[in-house]
Amino acid sequence: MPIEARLFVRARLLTMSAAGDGAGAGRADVDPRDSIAALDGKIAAIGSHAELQRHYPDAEVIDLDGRLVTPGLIDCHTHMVYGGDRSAEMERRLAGESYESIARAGGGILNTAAATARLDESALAAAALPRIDALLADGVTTLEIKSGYGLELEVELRCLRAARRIESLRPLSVRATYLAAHVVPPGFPGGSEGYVERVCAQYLPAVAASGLAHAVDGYCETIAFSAEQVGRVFECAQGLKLPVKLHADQLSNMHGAALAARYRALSADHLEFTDQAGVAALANAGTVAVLLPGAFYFLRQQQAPPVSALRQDGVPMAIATDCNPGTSPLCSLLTAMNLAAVEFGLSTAECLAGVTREAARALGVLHDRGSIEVGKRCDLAIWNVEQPSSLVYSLGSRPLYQRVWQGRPGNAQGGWQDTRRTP
Ligand code: DI6
Ligand code: FE
Repeated sequence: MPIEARLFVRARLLTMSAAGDGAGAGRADVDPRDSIAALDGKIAAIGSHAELQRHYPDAEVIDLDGRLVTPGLIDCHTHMVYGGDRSAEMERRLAGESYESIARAGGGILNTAAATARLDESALAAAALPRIDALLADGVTTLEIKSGYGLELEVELRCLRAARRIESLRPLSVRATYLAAHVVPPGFPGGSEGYVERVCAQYLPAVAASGLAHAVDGYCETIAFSAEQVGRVFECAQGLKLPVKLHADQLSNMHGAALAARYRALSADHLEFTDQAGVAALANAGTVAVLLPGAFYFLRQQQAPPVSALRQDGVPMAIATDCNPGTSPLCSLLTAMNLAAVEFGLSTAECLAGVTREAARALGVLHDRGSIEVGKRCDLAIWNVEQPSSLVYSLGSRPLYQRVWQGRPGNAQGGWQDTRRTP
């Protein structure tokens, strides 16, 4: 097999590696080295242009002309696969109804679940593509997609298959999550208790056997499932060797962060109402705090997550879009970074780490992506900006020059057109 060899030269590299720039140091500094050698999709070397040219004389050379390069961005929390939309509910909210009251009246997640059940696997994947393409144009190379609008096993599996199918339609990596406890299907025998029992006895084993999901999630809220119920789901997931993560303390303090920490969750997400004990628990467990400022903004929440306490206790912070039809119809990770800075006070370095290294940690894939380091995948985002802070500062400016996924460069639209396969 011939080796695919490429040199990306004359770049300004923000490696986001833990040891150096933009990381623990709290800065986003350009690396003294200016070039990357990619062999068969992985980073084989980082060094000076001259040095790499000597080592790899036959490699294709891509001259980046001094452009800023970061790891490919990672959106570690999305609900991209669903049917329909909820613009009518936005109208109701603008007229004064609350998100919770719409949900209690049978709207909300159930509204989307009904529209999702009507679509087959390829229609679900097709519905997600415009949203996916918007993320690609932001330099995203790895994306998490949750199920959770299927509710019944068959539709949940269909959503997971649709999520995985995206990988055959666009050049990016998908991490699929089974959102096992999202909402109780209407009329389910035994209500939420009956549903949790069914999830544990039948749905989780079936999802695990399918091999479609990389992790299991839950929605712990007064309008969804209690901490005790989610605990049972997590117990069962761990028995099946599936890592867990949690929608925690978004609308109220359900002690979700502590629950996530107890199960060594990969991440606890939202955290607007998390208290100091919850923060300490996350720190002890090494669980990543995933901040979702799109939902905070869209729901016009008043209480921000405890960012100073998270920082103080050294809890890693990631940022994601939470792209979903009800609480965060946001298809731009760059916008999520801006919101995290403006609404939550994150620095440029924290924002950049939050969509690269810490997002990879939140997905359990830090060993092979999330920073520019030898041995990792060569997933890159190449930018038309002078300063790292420009990526956080502007809204809607489309600063991407080119995306590189597994060593292969695309084009300025986000880089899928070159290699697209038909659905
Ligand atoms: N993620 C979710 O799953 C819920 N909120 C969130 O941030 C509900 C999403 C929805 O209303 O459809
Ligand atoms: Fe969510």
